[in-house]
This record gives sequence, C-alpha cells and structure tokens, in this order.
Amino acid sequence: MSNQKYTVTAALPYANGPLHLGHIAGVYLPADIFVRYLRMKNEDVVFVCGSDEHGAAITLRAKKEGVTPQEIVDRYHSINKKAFRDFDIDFDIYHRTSSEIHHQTASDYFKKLYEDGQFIQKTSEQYFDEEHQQFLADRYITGECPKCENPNAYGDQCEKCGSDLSPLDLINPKSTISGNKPVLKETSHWFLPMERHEEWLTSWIQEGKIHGKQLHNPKEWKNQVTGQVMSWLTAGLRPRAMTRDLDWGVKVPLEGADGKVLYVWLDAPIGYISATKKWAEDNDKNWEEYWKVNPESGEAETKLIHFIGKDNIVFHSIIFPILLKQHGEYVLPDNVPANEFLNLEGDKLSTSRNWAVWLHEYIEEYPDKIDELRYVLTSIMPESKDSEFTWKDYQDRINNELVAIFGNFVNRVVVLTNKYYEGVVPTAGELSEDDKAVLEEVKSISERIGKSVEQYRFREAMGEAMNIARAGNKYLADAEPWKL
Ligand code: B3M
Ligand code: ZN
Repeated sequence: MSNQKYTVTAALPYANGPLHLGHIAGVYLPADIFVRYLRMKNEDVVFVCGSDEHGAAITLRAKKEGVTPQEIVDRYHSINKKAFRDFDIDFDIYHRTSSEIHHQTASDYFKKLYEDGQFIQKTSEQYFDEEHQQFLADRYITGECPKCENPNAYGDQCEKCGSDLSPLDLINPKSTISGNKPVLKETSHWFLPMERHEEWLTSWIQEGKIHGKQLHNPKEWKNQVTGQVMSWLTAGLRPRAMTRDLDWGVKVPLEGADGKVLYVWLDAPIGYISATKKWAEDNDKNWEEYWKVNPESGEAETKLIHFIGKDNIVFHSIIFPILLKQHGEYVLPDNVPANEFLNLEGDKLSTSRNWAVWLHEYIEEYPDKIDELRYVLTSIMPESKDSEFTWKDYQDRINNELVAIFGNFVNRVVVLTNKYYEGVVPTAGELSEDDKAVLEEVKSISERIGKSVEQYRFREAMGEAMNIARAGNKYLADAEPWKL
C-alpha cells in the first residue's frame, strides 16, 4: 500500500473582518473541490485552515472600534468558521493562531531556527509614533508608494501596484494611529537573511530540484506563481525582520526581547502545522507524517499544497519554504496554486469601501442557494487572470446552465425512472451501439474531469462535468425512451 498523503492548506483568513466572495472564489472553493476529489479517490488527505489572529490587521481594527484585539478575533473567528461550514467548505479543522498549541509550536520553531544561527540580530532606525509611544511597522504606517505614487501605500506593501515595501521606502510617511509624522528611533530585531537562500530557491523554483534532488515538477506550477517568485529572485532578496515591537502576538522566546512578538508572517504559516497537530491529537493521527520527510528514507511521503491568493505568493513560495528547509525534516510545498482576484460589478472588491458581497450575508439571504453560488464561483474562478462577478451573470449562469442543462437532465431522468420503473433504476438490458457510445463518452469525460482537477483547472473541470449532462440530454432526445 502506498503511503502517499496530501496536506492541503487554505490561507488563514485574518480574523479582522468577514469573508467575501473574492476570498471564496480565489482560495477556499478551489481548495475544497480539490480535497473532495482526493477524498473521492480514497486518498489520505488532511485539509487545514483557521483564523490568522495576529498582526497589525487585528490590532488596528481593535483600536478603530475601541475594543480589545481578543474581542475582534473572537467575533470574526466565529462568524467565519460558521460561514465556511454553512457554505459546505469541508475543512478537517478550522483552527486559531491564538491557541496555546499554536503559540507553543511557533515559539519552538523560532527558537530552533535561532539556535541554529538562521537569524541575524540587527539594530536599526525605525519609525516611531511619539504620541502613542509605539513603533510603526507594516500597516501602522502609510505614505506614498515610491513606485506608483499611490498615496495610501502601507509600510509593508502597496496594494495598488503590488510592490513589497518597507516603511523607510514610503514618501511622506504618516502614522496610521495618530496621523502624525513619525520620528526615527533605534530598535533591535531578528532578521531572516533571505539573500543566503537565493541559489537553492532559484533551482527549486525553476527546476523543482534542490542539490540535484527532484522534489516537484515545476511544469505543474502556474506561470504567474513561478513568474512572481522569479522576479523577486532576480531583483535580489533582502534580510527581512521576523520580529515586531508589538504586544499582540506570539512572544519572542529570547532573553531581552520584552515587548516583541513574532512577525505575523512567520507565525501564520506555522499555523498550518499547529492546526495539523491539533487535528492529529483529536483524531488519533501522527501529524509528523503530514509535514515531515520519512526519517528512514529521507523522502517526502506527503504532498504539501498551499491554496492562496496572489498577494500571498512571496510568503508561501519564498519565506515559508526557507523556514521549512532551514528547520530541517520538513517537506517543501509540492505546489502553490495561487489565484488572481475576483472583481465585483466592474470594481475591485474592497473591505474598507464596503464593496463586497459578504459570504455570511449571502447565506442568510439565500440559505437554500449554496450550490448555486458554488457553481457560479467555480465557473468564474480567477485561475489565470482577474475575473468578474455580476448578479446578472450569476442569474444567467444559474438559469441557462445549471437549471437548463444539468437540472433538466436530472429532472428528466428522475421523472422517467419514476414513471416507468417505480423510481428504481432497472438492470440494463442488451446495450445498443448508441448506449455503448454514451457510456464510453461519460467515462472519458470523467477522466478528463480528474485530469483538470489534478492540474488545478477547476473551471475546465466544471465545464466537463456539464458535458456529462449535455451528453445525457442528447442521449435522451435521440433515444426517445418514452416511445419504447
Ligand atoms: N492572513 C493574509 C491574507 O488574508 C493572511 C494569510 C495567512 S496564510 C498563512 O491575505
Ligand atoms: Zn505602488
């Protein structure tokens, strides 16, 4: 028996707001379809997700509402967990990074890397808000993007042009909490010297090989993922701080690190590991089999697959792989099938402008139209470029495809079976050439569906699935069984 396993992760949503259709079409629905397919084939798979409860996304939201970060994460963890369940997204576990087991796992992981000399400690000047007596990293600071002049770029990223930034790159920086101009102040942090890893990363991304050993097939990776990673590598990697001056998060487990926590992008991907641990604990499994190479053979026996949106590519295809490899024992991702973005009625989805269809609101409004939405979102998944959701298109796809083709087929079969066979599928008689042909066709379509799913082409798989209904409708029309 093969020991082949699958460890499938879906990006941990920040517990600072509800989920919208863009999240679902981009990450969770493709992951769910992929996992359902594996389970139907009786594969050994664990599907993990959970709330990302640390980082500035949370603390800023709490500040804005005048409540504690804990209140924010408790609220959105339960809203999102319920919305996923109602939408039939079938995780094996929906965990939390505020949990004890996660704090312990992330802290131990950091410590091991620290002890192995994988970080460098550096003192540097960083922006500081004098009114609030706080350092300003990531989203705590905004300013003009030096690349595209967007006046509202964040300290870690410009959402308009997608550039990765550091607070010192911003023109006219401003504190997000006070609006004041920040001052520079010295602080000390632990950095991951990413530039040390350029060589093996390049070979891993381009050839799927490290030190000559084949780990995955790079042809299976999406062009936009490989392309984005290569553009980072070509530009040259820089050391990146793995700790922050904040009081919300996983405490840095070192002497002299009071008031510092792990960078959220260090702790969040480790959240996949701690979620698997918790699931294993609850289900009498061994989590290590889903994360580590076989200690005897040194071979990976699990395929680690990260479903994410395109803004998370660097973290899953560069930073986390560095952390996994440098820790030792862990497997590297077999694939990172990142999707592009979904737009809504001609405009970008935006939480701050409240331009979104919120999943939990849809479910409240249309509790019996879950599969309809799953169908529509699958047909427009932004797999290789951004795509567009409109209510008119939603209506058309349901009426003209789901109802007219698939619904019609199912309905005819059920009606005929009830009318002539008392609702029981009869044993087949002698098959005509036409019967055989349609059975062959269904078989070959099923094989094509499997191939498409294995290549992360869910729109194509859905199109093929509809072809089964089309073939069935045509068969019924040609055979006219009601005349026999
Ligand atoms: N919470 C970012 C996001 O929602 C982040 C993903 C973490 S995955 C380890 O875009
Ligand atoms: Zn920009």
